[in-house]
Amino acid sequence: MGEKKGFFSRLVEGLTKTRDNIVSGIDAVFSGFSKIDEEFYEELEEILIMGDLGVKATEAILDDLRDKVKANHIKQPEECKQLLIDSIKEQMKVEETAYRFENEKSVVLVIGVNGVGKTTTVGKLAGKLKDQGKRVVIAGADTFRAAAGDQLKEWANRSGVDMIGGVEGADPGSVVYDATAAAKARNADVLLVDTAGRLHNKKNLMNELGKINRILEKEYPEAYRETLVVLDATTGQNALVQAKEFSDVAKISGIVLTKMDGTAKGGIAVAIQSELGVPVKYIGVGETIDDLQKFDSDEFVNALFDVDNNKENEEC
Ligand SMILES: Nc1nc2c(ncn2[C@@H]2O[C@H](COP(=O)(O)OP(=O)(O)OP(=O)(O)O)[C@@H](O)[C@H]2O)c(=O)[nH]1
Ligand SMILES: [Mg+2]
Repeated sequence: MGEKKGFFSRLVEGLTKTRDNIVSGIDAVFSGFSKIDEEFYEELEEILIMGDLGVKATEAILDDLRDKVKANHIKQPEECKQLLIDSIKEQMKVEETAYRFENEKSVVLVIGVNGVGKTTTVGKLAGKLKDQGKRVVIAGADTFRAAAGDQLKEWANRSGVDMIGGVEGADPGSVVYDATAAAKARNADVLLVDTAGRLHNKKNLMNELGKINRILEKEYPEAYRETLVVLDATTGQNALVQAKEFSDVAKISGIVLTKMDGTAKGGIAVAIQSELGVPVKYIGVGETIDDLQKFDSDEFVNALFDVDNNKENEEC
């Protein structure tokens, strides 16, 4: 409970810029309009789209809000703020946000373009899983960028887990091959694979990820597969394009959305869920290990609007 509360306030703080961007605009519409009319909805629509929620999610949210306003006979704009919050939450519900890989013998492949936070995410996940008593092996399959191996090694040392690979210039495919052998020999619970974000060109990168994927399928079929695409929230709508590109080479099972703390574009979390239909499983709101957390859409929207969970429960 204490930890959860700690993270909630971290989340509230991390989402400050996004809140300033979206929520203050929403509040201005609620206080600036004296009745609920077409113009009111249009203003709201503009704020949600400008806030990176995406056209699809925005339309669905507003349709839902209109229905709720009608059904509840709401006349005053101020009265429908909670309804809007509920509509956003509903839009973000995905069928199942599973963390099955935590409880099974599994391999987690972490992919994404350069600089989004892959290595940091692998490091943070390794630490968290180790703390849960899991046996973890990390594969450093980014052999392209010179300092990549050292950076990952630091995380591995910090959390006390084994690392394979990370040697500059080595073949990423053989690193993954060796890592699966090590994971089997050491009876690892989770094998985490960090990959390169940049090669000579994008086609090479995608080909290589395809190859890594095939090696994992062939060499470690008994492991439960999780493929996480890491996206940098500060890139806004571009993040959606990236995720779609990666879905061509691998079956994506989840998204990690990083750098939510440094951006006004946190609304992208809503767009990702509705446009891609892939759950956001983790979000990063800072650079320390505690800043990577499992994503909970209700908690996210509460933090965005700075609605206290307990207070809300009391009202119910
Ligand atoms: N503020 C903030 N910074 C983050 C977050 N996640 C990662 N970073 C920072 O982003 C920078 C890049 O992170 P990396 O983990 O090296 O990214 P990468 O995807 O592995 O990069 P390449 O290996 O070059 O492709 C580092 O300085 C991280 O500390 C986050 O949630 N918030
Ligand atoms: Mg990296």
